[in-house]
Amino acid sequence: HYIQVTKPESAVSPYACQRRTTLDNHNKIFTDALEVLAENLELSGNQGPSLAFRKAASVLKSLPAALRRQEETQHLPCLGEHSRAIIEISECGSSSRVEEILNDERYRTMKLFSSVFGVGPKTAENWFCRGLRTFAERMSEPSVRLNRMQTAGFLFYEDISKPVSRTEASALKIIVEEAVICVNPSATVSITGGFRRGKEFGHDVDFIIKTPEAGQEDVILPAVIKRFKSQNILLYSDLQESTFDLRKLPTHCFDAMDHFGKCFLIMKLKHEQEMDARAGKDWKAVRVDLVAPPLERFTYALLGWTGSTLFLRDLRRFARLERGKLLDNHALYDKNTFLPANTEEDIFAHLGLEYIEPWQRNA
Ligand code: 8DG
Ligand code: MN
Ligand code: MN
Repeated sequence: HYIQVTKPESAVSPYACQRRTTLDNHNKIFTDALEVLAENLELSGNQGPSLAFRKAASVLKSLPAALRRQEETQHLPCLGEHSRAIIEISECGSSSRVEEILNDERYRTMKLFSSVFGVGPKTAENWFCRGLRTFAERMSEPSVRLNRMQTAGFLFYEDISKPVSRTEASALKIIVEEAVICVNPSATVSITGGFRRGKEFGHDVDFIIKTPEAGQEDVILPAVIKRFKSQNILLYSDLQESTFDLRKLPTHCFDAMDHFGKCFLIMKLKHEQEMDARAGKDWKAVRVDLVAPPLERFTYALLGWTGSTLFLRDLRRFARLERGKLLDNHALYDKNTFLPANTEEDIFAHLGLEYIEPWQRNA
């Protein structure tokens, strides 16, 4: 008898929001290689072309097993000729293109500079073009001005460049919760971002605040920041007040930024153990993001801030192209009608999609 070994094309959707992507990646060798290529393009301002590699990596992350033969990629969506070539080469050791990038001076320098909080690809490129290659060289170049964010980025670089653990995230949740409840006893705090997707480590900790009455969301962040300051646990804060307009229709653009009130913080997290003798301090600086949407948009904000970026990008694309609806971090619209949602399940149902759990959104 003839046994069909390859899956039919319909098995893997080209939309990340129709795939279940856990953190159990069976194709890490390939996805790491593809992500180096993507990152290299992003660092040189080529977001468009990088997306193809990001999408290819995302498809591979959703597979239930490791790819065995290159021809298995024939039936997978989003895998273009360039991605296939990388997979083929990575199969027998490492790709020379990936090695070349990893050893490239420009890539290495841009990656180093953009690892600083507040330094984006443009600033990193500017410094690289001035001939700077290391932090020490940047420090000894007086003509290079730093903004407030970058100054904090360098000041706390050692701590905030280290991954934040789930244990540290839980400790921060208690601190944030305490401050939020003190300011508004009826408000609640939930962890979002990568930790909600089940990650063990993150580059920051993302929290979303739920307030039960209209208007409360606008006063809570300034009050929480004030409290953190009085507790002497705030090292940096950038409060972005809400520019959200309830009547505005969702935007077509795919970027993750939204108009809710939010703040980007660096907080002091006290160590459980003894003093860090070398550093002479008993705390670690940790990046924390807080967002406070109005109640009727809470579920959309939660979905948006849970990510992953690629999952949300495809969810918006799916809504628009397959359902003719408009989705962004604030709302889902069918024609000009806002579709309310009490739970994330409601949003998936509005879109006629099977529900995907947060831990399956690691696209
Ligand atoms: P990591 O921190 O573990 O590295 O990963 P992450 O938690 O997935 O990434 P993140 O950079 O902390 O972002 C979490 C989600 O928040 C991501 O899907 C993008 C989303 N996000 C919004 N709006 C905004 C915004 O205005 N600014 C930022 N920085 N992120 C936003 O939905
Ligand atoms: Mn995060
Ligand atoms: Mn964040």
